[in-house]
Amino acid sequence: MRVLVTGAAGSLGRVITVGLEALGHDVVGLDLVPPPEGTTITWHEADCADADAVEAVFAALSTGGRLDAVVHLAGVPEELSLPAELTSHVVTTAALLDAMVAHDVPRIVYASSNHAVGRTPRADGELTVAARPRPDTYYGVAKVAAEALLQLFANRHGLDAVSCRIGSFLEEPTSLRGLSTWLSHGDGVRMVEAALTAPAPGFAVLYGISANTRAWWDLEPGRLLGYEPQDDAEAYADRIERRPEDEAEAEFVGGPFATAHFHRPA
Ligand code: 15L
Repeated sequence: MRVLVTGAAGSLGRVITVGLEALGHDVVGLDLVPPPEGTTITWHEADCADADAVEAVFAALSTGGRLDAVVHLAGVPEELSLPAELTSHVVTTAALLDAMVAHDVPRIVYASSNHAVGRTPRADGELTVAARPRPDTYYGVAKVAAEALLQLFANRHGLDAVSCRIGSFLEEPTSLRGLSTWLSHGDGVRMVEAALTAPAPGFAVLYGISANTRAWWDLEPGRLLGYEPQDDAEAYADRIERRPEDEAEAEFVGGPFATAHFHRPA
């Protein structure tokens, strides 16, 4: 497949672009910044929040053949003001979706987040994709709104849109919470590959975590799309040091984002 990956220079993007290339995809990178050293894929520098700039990238790409999908990983991965969050996650998604419709690109895989439902109490038990939106931050609010946009475009234009509510994408888990929320690099690639290739998913949501023994989130929706995680954070359990904040982080699925430390004016 020919795939445009946004946020290609970011922590997710660096891993996913290399992984998709290794699986034989023709990967094009898009980011605000130049490619990391050693990058060999085609690269475009543009701000995904700038609809004209996004359209120009799609127009340039259309001369090189059909684009099969967008993997939208761009976005600030932390809590900012509400307007900044909406720009980073919602405005960018809208610009990409408009360009996809204009250029007949049929599928988007979106890096959503567990923080879209992060204010759900852990005591509620395993979280399914039927859980109602319950953001823990403005970051989470923006992820919920971006998911709503995907749903709208799937319904209105028949796009396939897979929203991956990612847990903690790290080389290895670093906290007690991470033993539940970890998404390994290898499983991250497997997740995106499944979301890219699942036959006719329409609008779908999955939880992006590894096959963690202590998982709080339902892996079944991902499995239905062909995502079979191979790693388990439990292998690192002995190395995780207990911290005083573990208790507060265990109250809601969003962990630290759901604590008062993240409260700020919109
Ligand atoms: C996310 O969505 C954030 O981008 C990342 O910074 C972490 O907070 C991660 O979730 C997590 O919940 O561990």
